[in-house]
Amino acid sequence: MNFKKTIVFALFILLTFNSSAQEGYDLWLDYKKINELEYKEKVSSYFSNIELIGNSSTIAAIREELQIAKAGFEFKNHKSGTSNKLIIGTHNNLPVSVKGEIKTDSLGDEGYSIIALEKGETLVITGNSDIALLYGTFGLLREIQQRNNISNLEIEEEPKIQKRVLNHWDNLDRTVERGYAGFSIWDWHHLPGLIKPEYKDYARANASIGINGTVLTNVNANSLVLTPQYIDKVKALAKVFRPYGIQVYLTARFSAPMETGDLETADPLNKEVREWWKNKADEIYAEIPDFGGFLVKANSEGQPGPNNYGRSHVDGANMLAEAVAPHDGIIMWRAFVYSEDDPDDRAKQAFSEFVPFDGKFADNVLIQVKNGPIDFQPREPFHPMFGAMPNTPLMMEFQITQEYLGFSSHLVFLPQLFEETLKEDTYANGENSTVAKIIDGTLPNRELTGMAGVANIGTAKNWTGHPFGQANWYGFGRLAWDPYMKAREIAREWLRLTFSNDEDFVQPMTDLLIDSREAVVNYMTPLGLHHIMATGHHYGPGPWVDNLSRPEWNPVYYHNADKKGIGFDRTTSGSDALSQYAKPIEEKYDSPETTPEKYLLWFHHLPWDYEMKNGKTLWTNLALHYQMGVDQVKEMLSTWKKMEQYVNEQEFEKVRMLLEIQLKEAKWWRNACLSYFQKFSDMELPAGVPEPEHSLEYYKSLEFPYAPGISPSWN
Ligand code: GCW
Repeated sequence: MNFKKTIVFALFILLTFNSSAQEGYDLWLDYKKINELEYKEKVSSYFSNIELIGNSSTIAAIREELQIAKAGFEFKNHKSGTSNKLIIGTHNNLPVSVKGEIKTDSLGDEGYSIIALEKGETLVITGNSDIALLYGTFGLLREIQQRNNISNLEIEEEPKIQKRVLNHWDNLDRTVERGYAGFSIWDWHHLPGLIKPEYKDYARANASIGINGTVLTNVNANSLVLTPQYIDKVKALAKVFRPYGIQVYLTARFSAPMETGDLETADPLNKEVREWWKNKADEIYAEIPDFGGFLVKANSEGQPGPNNYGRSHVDGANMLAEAVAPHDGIIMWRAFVYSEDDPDDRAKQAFSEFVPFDGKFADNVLIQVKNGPIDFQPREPFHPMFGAMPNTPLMMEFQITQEYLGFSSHLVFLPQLFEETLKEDTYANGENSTVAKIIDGTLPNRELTGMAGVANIGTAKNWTGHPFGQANWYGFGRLAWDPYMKAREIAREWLRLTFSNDEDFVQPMTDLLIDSREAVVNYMTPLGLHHIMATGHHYGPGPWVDNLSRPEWNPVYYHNADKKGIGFDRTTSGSDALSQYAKPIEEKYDSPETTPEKYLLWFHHLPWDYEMKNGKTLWTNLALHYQMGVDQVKEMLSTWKKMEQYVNEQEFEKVRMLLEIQLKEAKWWRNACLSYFQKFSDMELPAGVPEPEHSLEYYKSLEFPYAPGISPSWN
C-alpha cells in the first residue's frame, strides 16, 4: 500500500467505525478513546500486562473483549517501567501469590470479585467459573468507561436473581409482536448457515449486564420451532451465545403434539402426549445440552392449553416440567390469563385462577407474572399474586418494549417504573416484604428465581429504534442482576457509558430520564387511569372505544366515565379486586382519602367534583395532570437542546426530532382524552389547559392501519 492509499484506508476505517458508533450499534459497549492522559497512562499499564488464565471459549471471549476495549480506549503498550498487572482467573487457578488474599466461597457460580492487591499494582478479577470472569471483566471495563480509579478496587458482585432472561416476541417470519425496532434479529431463513455478527454482539451486550437467558420466540407460539429443521437453527444460535453464558429457551405451543406430531390430542394427562414431550425434550437436549427450557402462554388470548381438555395449569406445567427435568431444564409458565367467558374484573382473574394452585407446581416450574394485574400499563399497582403464593416460585415479567408507552417514538426511562414495582410492599410476611424480596428468593428462601423482560430489540441499526430505548434494555439487565439497584444510579451509569462523563451532561440528563416516566403517566393515564389506548395496535388514545367483542378489551370497561364520575371501583362495593391484596393495603386503599392519588381511579369510581388533597376537584386535577405531562415533555426537549456538544450530531438530531414527535403526541393524548371525558364531566378546563385544537370527532376518526407491532398471530 502506498502512502496515499494508506491514508484513504485509514480514513475509511475511521469513518466506518465512527458511523457505527454514531448509529448507536455499539450500545453501552462503545469504549470511547480516553483523553485524560494521566488516567490513560495508569490504566493502560495494567492492560499491557495481562495474565488471562484458562482456555475455554469464554476465556477467548474475554480476550476478545479486552482487545476491543484496548483499541477503543486507545491504550498504549507499556513495554517496561511499570509493574502493574491484571490477572484474570478462577480462584482455583490463581497464582499462589494472590490466591490466599481472596475468598470466593460466597460468590456462587456467577459472582465475581475485582480486587486491587500489592499496593494497587496487581488487579485481580476472579470468581468460581469462567462466566464469572467474563462478568468481572465487563465490570472492570464499566469502571474504566466511567473513568473511576481502578487501583483501589474492591468489588464483590453476585447476581441476586438466578434466571435473567429476555423474552423475544419474535415470529418465525421475522415480524415482532409489539416490536418497534424493525424486524426480528433472528434470520431464521439463513440459519444455521449464516451466522451474523449481530448474534455475537447481542450476546456481548447481554453478558455485559448479566443477562443469562433468552427466549427466542413469541409466546403466541408457532410449533414449527420444535421441528428438527428449526432445532438445528436454534442450535447454531446457542453455540454463539454459549461462551457468553446465555442459555436459549423456546416457547412451547401447547398443541404442538397435534400440529407437528401425529397425535390427536394434546391432553396433558394422556400417556402418548406426555411421551411426545419427553421425546421432544430429549431430542432438543441431544443437540443443545444446555438448553434452558420452555416458556408457555396457555389458555390466554386464544392460545391452546390444558383447559381445552378440562385440565388445569398445574397439569399442563407439570407435564412439561417432567419432560425437561432430567436435563435440568425449567418451565416458565405465564400467569397472564383472563377468560372470555368470565365476567369478573379482568384484574382479578390470574390471581383467582393461580393462587389456589399454590404449592402444586413441580420444583422446576416458575410462574411468570406481569408486574401489574392488567397489562404493562404506564402505571399499575403491583400484581397481587406477588406475596400470595408462598409455596411457588414467581418470576417477574416486565415489558421493555413500549407497547403502551409510545412505542419507540417516546423517551421513557423504564427502570423508574420497574423500581417502583420492585419496591412495593406486599406485606406477605409483615412489613417490608417487598416485591423484590418475593422474586429474589428472600421471602421465602428459595433458589429458583427469575426475571423476564419482553425485549425491545430488532434490526434497527441501533437495535432499539429510539436511541434511549437502549437504556431500558440496559436497565432491565442491571435490575435482573440486582433488583435493589436504584433507577437513578442506573440512569447515571448508562448515560456515562453511552454518551459522556461530563457532569454538565450527566446531571440534567439523569433528571430527564427519571422524570420521563411520570411524564408519560401524566399525558396518557394519570391518577390511576389505564387501558384507554386505541384498539389493536395500541397506538394513541382511544378512551371512547366500546364496540369490541370482549368487554374487557374496551377502554370504557376500565374508566367507566359517566355523568356521575370516573374510575374502576375495585373495593367491596365494586369488583372487590382490592381484597386480593394483604390486609394493610386493603384497608388503606379501601377509602379514596387514604389511597395514593397515583392509584385513585384504579381502585375507585369518584364524582367529577370529588375534592382531592390539594382542594381542587378531580376533574381539575385530571386536566392539570394531562397538562403537566405535556409541560414535562417540553422541558425534556429544552434540556436536550442544551446537550448538543456532548453527543454526535446524528444522534442529537434524531433524539430532538423524536422528542418533537413525543410532544405532539403528548398533546394529542391530552386533547383527545380531555375532550372525551369533558362530555361527561360537563366542566370547564382549568386555567393553563388550552382548548383542544380539534373536535372529539376528529380525534376519534384518526386511523393508523400500518402502525407497527401487530403480529400475524392476531389474524
Ligand atoms: O398485552 C398483550 C399484548 C399481546 C401479547 C399479550 C401477552 C404476546 O397486546 O400482543 O401477546 O399481551 O402478554 O401475551
